[in-house]
Amino acid sequence: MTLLTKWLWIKELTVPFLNKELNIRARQYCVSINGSNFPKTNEPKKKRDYILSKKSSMTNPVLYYDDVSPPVRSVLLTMAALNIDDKINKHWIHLFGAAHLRRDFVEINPLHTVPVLKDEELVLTDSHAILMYLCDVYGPGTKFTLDDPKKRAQVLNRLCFNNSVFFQRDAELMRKIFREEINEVSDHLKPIEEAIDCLEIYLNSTKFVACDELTVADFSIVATLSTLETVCPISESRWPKVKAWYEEMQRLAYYYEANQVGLSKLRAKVNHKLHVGY
Ligand SMILES: N[C@@H](CCC(=O)N[C@@H](CS)C(=O)NCC(=O)O)C(=O)O
Repeated sequence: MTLLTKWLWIKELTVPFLNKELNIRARQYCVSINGSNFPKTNEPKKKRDYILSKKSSMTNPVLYYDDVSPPVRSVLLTMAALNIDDKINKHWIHLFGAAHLRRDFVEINPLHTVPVLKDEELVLTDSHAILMYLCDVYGPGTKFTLDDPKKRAQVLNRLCFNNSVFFQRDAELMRKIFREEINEVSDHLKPIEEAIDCLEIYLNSTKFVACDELTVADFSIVATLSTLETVCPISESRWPKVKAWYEEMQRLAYYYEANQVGLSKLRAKVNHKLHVGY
């Protein structure tokens, strides 16, 4: 993109230093592109610091969340990994209290699901879109940046796997459990086991789920897998790669706080429905 003016009105134009079609909404101000403070495009760390300093003068994005939800936990893991917990305000939507069905929340997300990320007028109602956005805004200068098109595509591909296959199978089973349509899961695990078979194949060729490095796709998939483990133990003999990868994920410094805490709350509810002592 050729810049013709001294001033870049961030609201209206693509932000060139992100190398992406990303608009950071900033109605109130414009940024001098000639000033010495403007980072050179090949300095990702400076770009991130610059973006953070500009964004900090604006309203923080709001995350509508309940950590019993696996997609929410993938966002919490990503926020922890990017070290941006203090850059995002959190608004609890109590799912088991039906807060997601209240009119004020349905006006924000007619799908009445969490997570939702609201960053001024941008409203993202899907965790996978949120993860990509967080990487685009806060990722430059960190290992979670998705600047490389091939890596970006690999990550997106696994996020699609989670969104269209893995999480869907988890959600379907959880729905049946919570609606008390079933109180015994063993006859309902086949589609889930087949999805974990796929994951095992993915992990045969890469160290992490999308590539050889930890990415947000790992957060998305581990949030689902750990939820499913409640009803489907991860067998080391059938899924050795998945088991080893899962253990590595559990060793991440922020894993417990970002995933395990909410997961334990959900587990208690699931086990109560299934009349299982845990
Ligand atoms: N594809 C969505 C799925 C979100 C989702 O289904 N969230 C569940 C909790 S795990 C929810 O809020 N369900 C409430 C409802 O469906 O009314 C995402 O990844 O964000």
